[in-house]
Amino acid sequence: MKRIITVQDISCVGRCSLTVALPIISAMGVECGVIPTAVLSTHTAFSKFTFRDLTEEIPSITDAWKELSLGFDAVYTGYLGSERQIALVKDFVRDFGNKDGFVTWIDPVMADHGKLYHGFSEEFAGKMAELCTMADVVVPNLTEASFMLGIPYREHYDEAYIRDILVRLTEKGTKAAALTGVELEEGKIGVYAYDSVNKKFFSYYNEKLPASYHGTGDVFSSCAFGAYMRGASLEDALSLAVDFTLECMKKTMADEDRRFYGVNFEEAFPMLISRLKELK
Ligand code: PXL
Repeated sequence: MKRIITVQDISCVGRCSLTVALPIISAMGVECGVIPTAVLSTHTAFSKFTFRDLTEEIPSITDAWKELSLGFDAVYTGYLGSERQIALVKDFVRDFGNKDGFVTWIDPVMADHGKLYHGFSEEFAGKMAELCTMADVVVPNLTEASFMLGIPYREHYDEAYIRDILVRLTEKGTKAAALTGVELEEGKIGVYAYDSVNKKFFSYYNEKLPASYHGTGDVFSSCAFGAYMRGASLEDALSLAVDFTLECMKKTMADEDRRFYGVNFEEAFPMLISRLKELK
């Protein structure tokens, strides 16, 4: 069984980051270790939340692992709270990333719908872009990609624009980039990806629902990463993640005021497990 480490915060309530990544990755048959970057009472879209930074605990944790000679097959980062945490992830990749086939998967969580989340800055986006150069796979949405490239966010675009962004995202070493939430056709939403090693583009879409929920990016990334670690091709992993995210949203739609509580992935697990069996 593959053993991975995911680096993200614990938002105690609200179904995002670790409370999404841990159950999804575990259910997919991948051992999921964690580095919690911070503890929040809820994610930051709630009107009140507490925040306890855990940055100083990170080097102690990784030093103890080094003393034990622990090894991992991948690192998957989500919401990181500071530039110092980005630097610590770089150290992690340098210290633990020399195992054959090691995967560095980065979801540069920091923005959506044209805006940075509470507490993030353009400088942070620049540092995140540097971290992404070390990655095998990055999965930004269009807002995050725009901030990392230092270009204005565009709501309207065509396929050539998406391809150009993907090539630019991989110009400094990132092996593959997948843009999430891409809409090129009425009523459809999905992922557009570029594998810069084989110079191949790929896209996959499914139905666009008339709803938007918090935490869908974390569900998408965790699912795609889990499938990839189970040996699926990047194309299959990303397609499964599009379908699973849609299934989670359908389960959530029944209860409109649960919006800030993330998506109902729990009831979508049967679909995920049966699709995982079909993958190989
Ligand atoms: O879902 C991304 C995410 C993760 N962690 C925290 C957040 C958010 C998005 O707002 O606030 C703390």
